[in-house]
Amino acid sequence: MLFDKWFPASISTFSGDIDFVFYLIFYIVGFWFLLTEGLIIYSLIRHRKGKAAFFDGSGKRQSSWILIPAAVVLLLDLAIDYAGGQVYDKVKIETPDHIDLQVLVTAQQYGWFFTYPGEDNVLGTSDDIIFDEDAGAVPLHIPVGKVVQLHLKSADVIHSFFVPELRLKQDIVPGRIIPVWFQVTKKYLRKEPYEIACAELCGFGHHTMRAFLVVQTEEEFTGWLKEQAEEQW
Ligand SMILES: [Cu+2]
Repeated sequence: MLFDKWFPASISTFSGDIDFVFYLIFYIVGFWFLLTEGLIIYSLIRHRKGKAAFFDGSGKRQSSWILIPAAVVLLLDLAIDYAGGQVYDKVKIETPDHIDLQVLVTAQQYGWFFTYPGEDNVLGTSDDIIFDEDAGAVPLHIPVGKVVQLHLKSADVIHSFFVPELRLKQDIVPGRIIPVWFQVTKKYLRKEPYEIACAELCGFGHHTMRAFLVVQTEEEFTGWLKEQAEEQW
């Protein structure tokens, strides 16, 4: 497909749905763009010697040139709204019944800090594994094929959590904790980490605000988390 060269890899269970909406809009708009521009160019050449005539748009025949295209545009617009709404519901409104891992994400000028639940698998308890500023830039580790829920919070201003390959972007608003979820498809296990960017202009250092997403097998991930827990406790 055309977009394969333009888009970054598409690694989450819903990234294909998001891409579908892009394709839909692109092909609908592209088709009408080519058709209308083609008609204009054709008319310019075909009627280049003719005299201009004035149409006031009244009468059935003339007004149908306005009303029929307007109805077609409205219908296509509704189709895009419907498709977009379905995907929005799936990604942002609904949450899978079973969540395998929860991580608290703190955005702060200018970095990302991650907190994992300890053995009790519950965030906000004393055995949490916390990577703060002192820990340095520790990447977000997650197990492949598992449902991950992030709780996004900000320590200062509005930021935006963005991983292009997940097709996941969410604003982070101070005073709120906003949950988002994703699941990396099994075949996208790879050595190089993915980039996490801040997609909201949040101050002078905004361009430096990035972190990495490390996708591991379940065994690698559990081993890594255990090591971190032992180091911290
Ligand atoms: Cu930011």
